[in-house]
Amino acid sequence: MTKPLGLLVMAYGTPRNLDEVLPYYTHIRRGRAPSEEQLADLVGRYQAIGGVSPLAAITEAQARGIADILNRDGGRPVSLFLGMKHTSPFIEDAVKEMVAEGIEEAVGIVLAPHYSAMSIGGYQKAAREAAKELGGPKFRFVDSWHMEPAFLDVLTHRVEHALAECENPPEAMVVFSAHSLPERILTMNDPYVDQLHQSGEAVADRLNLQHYMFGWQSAGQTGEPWLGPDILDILRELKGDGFREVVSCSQGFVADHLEVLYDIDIEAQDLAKELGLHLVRTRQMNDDSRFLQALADAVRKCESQGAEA
Ligand code: FEC
Repeated sequence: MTKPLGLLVMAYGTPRNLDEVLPYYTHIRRGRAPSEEQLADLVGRYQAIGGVSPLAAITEAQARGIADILNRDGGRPVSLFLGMKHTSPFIEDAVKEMVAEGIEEAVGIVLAPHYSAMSIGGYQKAAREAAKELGGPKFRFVDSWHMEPAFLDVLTHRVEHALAECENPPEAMVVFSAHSLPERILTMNDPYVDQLHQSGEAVADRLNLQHYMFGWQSAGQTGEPWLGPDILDILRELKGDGFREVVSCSQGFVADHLEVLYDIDIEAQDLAKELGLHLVRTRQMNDDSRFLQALADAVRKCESQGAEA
């Protein structure tokens, strides 16, 4: 009987309670503890969205959903492992478990659509290094899945739905955003910026949007320049240009979490209100089965290319 294919679903991870914010933030900062002020600021943002982020539960539901689809589609059965970038179970823990369960071949996929060496590349590196150290499994990775047709279908519906909440949809500006990254990726031949544009353009084409643009959100405070324009600056500019309604599509994120529930729903909404703009956010993908089908499709395509040596 064919052995199951290991399915390593990787995601960002979130603190399970406010006490875990410090180790989490320290891990994100590659071992450098944040200042008291930085920590208080982050704790305050978690408190503002209710104390904890719903991300952990959504990630688990997404991972189970992808595995369920794959185990029903008639293809090779999969065995699911979940690995986080910044909280336990870490990617390394998941790979250890895979080895213990005798998984020989695996596909790794990250719950974020666009590839950057600084984001998806980091997840893959962690899995590759753990597999090398522990003696397997052989991995093949889905690099990006932003152009999966089923994903674009759901994203298109999300934008369409948000536009329907506008008073004058043809005159609303649709802003497609993703997590900002340090501007130095522009010198690294990194596909991140182009991929954000590709998926946004695909949606704009399908809806024949007259007004759409690209922007960035949630930039870090690291002292170096980050990709812009930031969504907050965009709102100010749109006001100046005479726009009255804006649809925010955080297409770089696939779940309700801090960067959406705080950065858009609180911070950007507050500014929009101050400016007198009507801001509507598209619903996140969460565990929508049509979206999970897109990820399952990406896994099967990757599997059919055979395992990496
Ligand atoms: O709901 C939650 O609890 C967690 C939400 C969360 C997601 C997320 C996704 C991405 N990040 C990306 C890049 C960076 C870079 C830095 C950085 C910092 C933070 C901090 C928090 C945080 N991120 Fe995150 N990110 C989430 C949360 N992120 C909290 C620390 C405080 C702050 O800056 O707000 C800067 C690191 C440094 O200081 O050196 C870079 C990227 C994504 C989207 C792809 C992915 O999901 O992996 C890229 C969700």
